Amino acid sequence: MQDWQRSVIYQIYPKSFHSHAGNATGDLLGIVAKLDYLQWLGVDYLWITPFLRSPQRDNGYDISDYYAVDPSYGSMADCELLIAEAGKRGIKLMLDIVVNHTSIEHVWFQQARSSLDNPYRDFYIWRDQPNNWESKFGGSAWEYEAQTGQYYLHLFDHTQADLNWDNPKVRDEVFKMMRFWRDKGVGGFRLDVINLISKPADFPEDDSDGRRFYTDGPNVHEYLQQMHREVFEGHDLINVGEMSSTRLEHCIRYSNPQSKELSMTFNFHHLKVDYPNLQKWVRADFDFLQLKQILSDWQTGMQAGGGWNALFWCNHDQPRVVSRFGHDGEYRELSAKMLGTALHFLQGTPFVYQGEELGMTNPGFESIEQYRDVETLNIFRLKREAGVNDVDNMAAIMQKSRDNGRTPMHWHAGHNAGFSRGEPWIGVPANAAQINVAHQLHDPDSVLHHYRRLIALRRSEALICDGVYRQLLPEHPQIWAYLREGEGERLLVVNNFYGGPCDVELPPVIDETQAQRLLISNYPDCPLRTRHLRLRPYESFVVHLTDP
Ligand code: TEU
Repeated sequence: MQDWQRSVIYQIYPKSFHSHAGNATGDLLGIVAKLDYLQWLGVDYLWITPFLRSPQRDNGYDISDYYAVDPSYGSMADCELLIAEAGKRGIKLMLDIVVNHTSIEHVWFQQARSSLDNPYRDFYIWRDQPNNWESKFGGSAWEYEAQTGQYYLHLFDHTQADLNWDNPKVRDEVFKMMRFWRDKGVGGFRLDVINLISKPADFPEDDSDGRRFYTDGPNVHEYLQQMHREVFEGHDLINVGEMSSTRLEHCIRYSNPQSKELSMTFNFHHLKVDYPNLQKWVRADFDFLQLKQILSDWQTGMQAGGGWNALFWCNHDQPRVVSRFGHDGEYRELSAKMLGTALHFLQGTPFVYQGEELGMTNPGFESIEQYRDVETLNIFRLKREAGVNDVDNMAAIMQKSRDNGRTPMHWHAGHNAGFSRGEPWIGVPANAAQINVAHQLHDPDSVLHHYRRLIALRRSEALICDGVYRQLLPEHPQIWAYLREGEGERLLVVNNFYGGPCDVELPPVIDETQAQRLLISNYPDCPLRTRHLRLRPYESFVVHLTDP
């Protein structure tokens, strides 16, 4: 184990975290103002989603200048102050690097589109005719560019043109830019959809949306090994690859230290268990048995292959987990704590998304006018054009929109939840007065204090990092139980994912001869555990067992 593998990473969506300037959007000085809170919480790294210069079509994932801080977030001096002030508190920055594509306002694209023989033409991917690949934001993945009469590839919005990673000049420019930020003192990188950077040379037609051809593409491992050599090697840096639609064997290869590619990987298979037939934009309940099986398979698979999971429920693209897999009504706090425990005792590096530590919920925006996300607005339009009625259209959007996780952070019960003095760019949820930092800081039984205990346990309990994972009761319809086993000791982790009480008999992994030490529970009283458990709604506990 390396020390960073005992870390916990906090994800900040700066647009919605805190505005020092009192604007509609958050800023870097707003993060500086909250560093003491983050230090108190106990996190080790801050993954901050992109704050570099951008037209903000995709909230910063459309970068127009990799060497400049977007003025809406502040200045380079503010960024340097943030790095320094975080460092004084033992916290490092993880910069979000978006290099599968740039904004079409980037100078490289402006040059490339100007003529067929411009030196930057081959920085992007051009074809005389499009194939039938689809954008992940709906519609064709190709946009016609009239000036030179060709189509360019965009796997996301048409304003986000895919870079041609087969061009060594593109790789050189990307690695140079990463060294610039490394030398500024960042402690790591989050690599946006990095497993999409290598496309097949012939761009074949597909009987689906094309992702099987460009996902984990032909040269991706070679390019990541080059990135490792040219940016990471010899430096105290960690990195995480966001792997869209990937496979286990690739993530083992991406994150096994012997590959010399990445530190760890995000995958999203566990966040598609409420996608009927893999269709995201349908309102649907989640499949619990599938959820725990996928998470278990990735635990045992990555452990066997020497890979390392990035563990998460929430991020800026996902709905709030307590609304999705928990209960955002009377059992909100119990289920939020249960979900935190269920994730934080897995092997890997946990990511806490801003507001997750409070048990923040989806906002329940009922009108399309309340939404800002380009993907959501594209889908609403395309579904309406396809004849889907607004009731079904909005039901799916209310459940699945990325805006569910992008509402302002709740700092206190006052104006705009303490996010900004100005009118926020997106609505503040109605329950901010009940769910906020100020309220929970002084409540030792709050979700916030539960997360703080989880974060501290990762450093104090070795088995959380290196215990062998073993699922228990795989077929149980409401309990996710697992072990993390060591020599003569083990952690027993039990989570009731539903509001019904439940009597359950554990396999003989616990008996009265073992010494028990309760590590955490979401109920105040936690009886001595036997094989026969009577679990209360959303009850969750972890007990350390030592053999006689
Ligand atoms: O996300 C890529 C990604 O896989 C999700 O956006 C998903 O494809 C999308 O929600 C459709 O279901 C990364 C960033 O996290 C996201 O915010 C960006 O919009 C996207 O890449 C493009 O840069």
